[in-house]
Amino acid sequence: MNAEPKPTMARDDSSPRATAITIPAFSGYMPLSLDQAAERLARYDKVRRVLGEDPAEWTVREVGDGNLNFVYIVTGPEGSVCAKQALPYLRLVGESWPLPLSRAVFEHAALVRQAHDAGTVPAVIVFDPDQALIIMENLSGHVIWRGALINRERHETAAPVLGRFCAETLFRSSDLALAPEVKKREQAGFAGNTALCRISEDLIFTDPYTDHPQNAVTPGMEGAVAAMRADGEWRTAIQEWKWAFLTHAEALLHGDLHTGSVMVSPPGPDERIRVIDPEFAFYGPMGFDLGATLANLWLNAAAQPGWGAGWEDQQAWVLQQPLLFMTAFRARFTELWHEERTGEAMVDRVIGDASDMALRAMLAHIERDALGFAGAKMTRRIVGLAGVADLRTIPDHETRVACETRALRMAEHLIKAAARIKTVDAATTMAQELLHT
Ligand code: SR1
Ligand code: MG
Repeated sequence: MNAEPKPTMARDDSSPRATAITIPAFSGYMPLSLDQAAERLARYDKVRRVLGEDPAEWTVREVGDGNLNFVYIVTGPEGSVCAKQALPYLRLVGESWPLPLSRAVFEHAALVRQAHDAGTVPAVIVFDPDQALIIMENLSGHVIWRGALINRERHETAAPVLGRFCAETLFRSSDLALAPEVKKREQAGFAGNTALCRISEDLIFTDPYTDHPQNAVTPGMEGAVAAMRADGEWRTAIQEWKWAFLTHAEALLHGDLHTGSVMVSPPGPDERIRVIDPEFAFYGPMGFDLGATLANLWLNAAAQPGWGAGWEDQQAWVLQQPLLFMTAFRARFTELWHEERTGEAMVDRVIGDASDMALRAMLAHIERDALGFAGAKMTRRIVGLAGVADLRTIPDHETRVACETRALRMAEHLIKAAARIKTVDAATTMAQELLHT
């Protein structure tokens, strides 16, 4: 009888992927607060080195605008840091919605992997696992991209940089690049992020399609939402996307890559883009991260008529961004396909001279998924808990309903017909028709 083949050596043991993801006991965990944050953070040598030695000279601000955590900016005479600590519950709802501190471990694990990959995430200064605390460089001068888009600022490099970021983080964490033993170890490590995955499973793929008390349907949208819930084709399609989300462990995802997870410095030749907040990281379908970005750009485009004069010009600009994003993704993914395909998927000894055909098929699969997940993501932000400011800040109620109705129609097409639409280019043509008044 043949001996079992020996597992090959992991090829990247010098990389952050070699570090096992372990969940600590969180012994001595204490939430930070404004009044003791300086004294607590002064216990870390590396923080004092950045800020200056005397915590009495530091100032602390709470700046978290996300749904889950508190985030503090601490400034001293010599510099500043950003301290993000997980709470044992969901900030948006409160203590009635418990949430494990382990999300900080997954966020840190994703940050160090993605920094290695693409260099466009904040640098970690200190990680204290027992305190579920990540102390990072403060991205001073940066703002959240969603807010910039709402202010109609134009960051010309954000979409293409993000497209390249997705290509690198997704490709390099997948079976295209990693030895199977490494990829499976990684997948197993991130598989513990079940609570955050469950939030996505419920909020994106389930609750909007049921009469769940946490949904937030805008008055005036009840008819459109009832029609959605009565539509068997729609319900079947969304469950198929949920199936893909649950079962297709293709790559390490950011997991929540909306425009609120991207920070941008002032627009212009020196603008910089950083991706933050990967606490939803897990192994899932590549198209999910792409779909999140596409969805939030299309929601912003849908909201433009709600903000008055100049909307047509700005909407036209916003609608170009998904194309730039996807073009950059395809181009970088193609380079990596030729330069870094060292995994066991799509091996040259089999695909050989059909490599370009295999690449086209894979890109088509990812893009189709991206469209379907974009539809799912748009719908959850219109119908479910945690809507987006882009739509919420439309001052006139009737206009908001009209914008949401148009966006929901686009989402319906994406969810039901991603396989027919096929490309972001075709979806852009559809958006130009559907999101215009
Ligand atoms: C219940 S938490 C709501 C949402 O906030 C995060 O940004 C994720 O998108 C999550 O679904
Ligand atoms: Mg977030």
